[in-house]
Formats: sequence, structure tokens, C-alpha cells
Amino acid sequence: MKTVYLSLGSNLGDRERNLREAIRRLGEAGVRTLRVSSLYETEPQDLRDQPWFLNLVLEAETELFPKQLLARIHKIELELGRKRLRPKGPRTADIDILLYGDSVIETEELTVPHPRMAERRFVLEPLAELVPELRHPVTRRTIRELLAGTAGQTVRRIGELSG
Ligand code: PH2
Ligand code: MG
Ligand code: MG
Repeated sequence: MKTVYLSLGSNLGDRERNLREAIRRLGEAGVRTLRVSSLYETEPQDLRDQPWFLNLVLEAETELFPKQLLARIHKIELELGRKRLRPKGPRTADIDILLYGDSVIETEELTVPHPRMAERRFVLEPLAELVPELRHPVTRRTIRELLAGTAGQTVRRIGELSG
């Protein structure tokens, strides 16, 4: 059994409902949620010209291997109506594997830890709520330290995901 951290985001449709539905479907797919961060409304990064996101982070446990986990995540994203309109563009549900235990994985389809997690406030702020002292398996910096290095990205805590 591995403990995993997943970043969930949505900026199309009923964003809260999409996140709730993603968590429910992950549960059915063998990803048992242990804790959910607060919900954040976040300024779009990378591709700036798109609606604001709702983001949160899940702590979960699973028996799935990384590739299986990724395949189930992709299936759920598709079921929730994801169309890859533009890379990094608007989406109904995006589920990213941030950490898989303390594994370091580099394959063509999957890189863990998530390659951009250390620069993204919309990831680090919810993750720091759950595990501030956890160390990034490659850089060995704590999540709290990484968060202190991100500035100028607006993220607003708007409460807990309801339901
Ligand atoms: N996801 C992206 C690109 N930019 N910006 C925010 N605020 N939240 C996201 O989840 C996000 C993003 C690519 O997946
Ligand atoms: Mg993704
Ligand atoms: Mg993403």
C-alpha cells in the first residue's frame, strides 16, 4: 500500500461538482482518500488567458502501481468530459500525481514527483496544509520551504469541498 498525493483542478462547468465526482470515482478505482485539503480558487498559471481554477490536494492510499494509477486517472478525466482542447488550457477535471510514496519515476508517460509541483502555489499551498514537513524526494526540501519560494501567484482559500 502506497500513500499518494494528487492535485485536482477544474476550471470549466460546475467546478466543485467536478472535483467531488473525481474523488468519488477515484475511490471506486481503488484510490482511497484519507484527507482532503481546503478548496482554493487560483489564478491560472502557464496559459494565463483562461478561467480561474478550483484546486485541492488529496492524500490517499492505493495498491495500484504508478502506471495503473495513471491509466485510471486518465479514464476518470475522460469520463468527466475532458477534452484536450489546448495543452494546459481549460479542463473539467485534471488529476495530477504529485507524489507516489517517495518514489522517483521517469518514464515517457509519467514523471513523479510532478515536474512542476515545486513552483506552483496552487499545488504547494493545499499540500502544505496536509504535510508541511514532508520532504520532496529529489530536492529534499520540505513542502513548507518550497511554498516560501513561490510568490506572485494568487491563491485564495475558499473553504472546504462540501458534500
Ligand atoms: N493546471 C494547469 C495549468 N495552469 N493553473 C491553476 N491555477 N491551476 C491548475 O490546476 C492549472 C493551472 C495544467 O494542468
Ligand atoms: Mg494533468
Ligand atoms: Mg495539471
